[in-house]
Amino acid sequence: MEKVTVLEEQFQARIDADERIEPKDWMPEKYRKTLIRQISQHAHSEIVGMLPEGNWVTRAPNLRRKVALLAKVQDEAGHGLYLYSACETLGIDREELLDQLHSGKAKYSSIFNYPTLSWADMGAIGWLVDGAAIMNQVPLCRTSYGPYARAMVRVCKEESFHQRQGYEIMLTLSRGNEAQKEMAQDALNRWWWPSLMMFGPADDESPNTAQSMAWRIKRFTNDELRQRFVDATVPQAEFLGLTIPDPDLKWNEETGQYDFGAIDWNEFWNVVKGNGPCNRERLRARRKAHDEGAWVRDAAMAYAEKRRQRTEAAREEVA
Ligand code: BYC
Repeated sequence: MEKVTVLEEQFQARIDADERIEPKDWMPEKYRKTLIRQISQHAHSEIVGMLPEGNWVTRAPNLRRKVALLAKVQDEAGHGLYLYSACETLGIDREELLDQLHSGKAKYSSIFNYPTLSWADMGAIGWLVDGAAIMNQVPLCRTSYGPYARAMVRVCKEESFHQRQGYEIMLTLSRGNEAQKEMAQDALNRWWWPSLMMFGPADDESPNTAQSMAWRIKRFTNDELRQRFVDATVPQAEFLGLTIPDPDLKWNEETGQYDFGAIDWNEFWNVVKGNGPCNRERLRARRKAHDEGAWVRDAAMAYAEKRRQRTEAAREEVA
């Protein structure tokens, strides 16, 4: 059995007392690594998540929809930036994190490997994907690592707007003509199960949950959050007059929750391992954007260097 050191004991006591851990505090190496893994996956998900929706910016049905979608996609870029910054406080370089994404070594959310086939998908993503993200991320505002918790506060405020813009698209379509209703139903059919998969493997198949709960990185388990999501979303689907594509979905009087059908975990792991419908396309688009943005990074670095030299020269003059 591994020996628990005094430092580890003191660290766990701070966690148990609900204190926030800050970048310069002592932390177990595994805590640091777990956070780098989770925060960087989260950051990657935000910037890869821009791609399926970016695909519809030029085809939004009117100016108002276009402005809202554009703002949402830009927010996601911002979320990626806060999260990469939070991750860098753990002593890893952004360039290295991006290399891990572009080489296929780092994961990002499975959900963004599905195609966006119709305008209704913008509604379904906002409603379901952002809805799932809120369920997962609101508790992260109280995660034990300070910079991550603080970044999540703003992210969650923006996610709420994203969820509403999606639900409003679904509401408009579901109150529209037959073709529009069908489009909304079809989007729900395609996005429902992948949204449930976003919460990660079932608790008894999740290698990281127990330790992350003990360190209060995660405040709820994958299954707990998935259940909360189902319970919150079913009445919303009913209000839209749409049918959730699960014949086993039913209210359980005893538990006060909805029971739902079995998730296809083969599909989930297949997507996570890189074989989903759009994995290759997403990575290709990301690498291309990174290469084409090289001049912006170079210019920003050159500007920063120039400023540093000027400040140094001014300091020498004063001395
Ligand atoms: N996709 O032991 P587990 C958003 C991996 S929303 C891909 O349960 P953990 C957005 C997991 O990484 C999406 N991989 O892990 C919304 C682990 O692999 P490794 C981003 C997944 O970390 C709208 C393995 O499976 N949100 O941002 O305790 C628009 C075993 O899993 C997935 C976040 O990242 C998945 N769905 O729990 C734009 C939230 N699920 O690394 C953007 C923060 C699991 O051991 N993250 N895996 O090889 C979390 O809360 C947790 O990391 C997870 C997984 C619940 C996702």
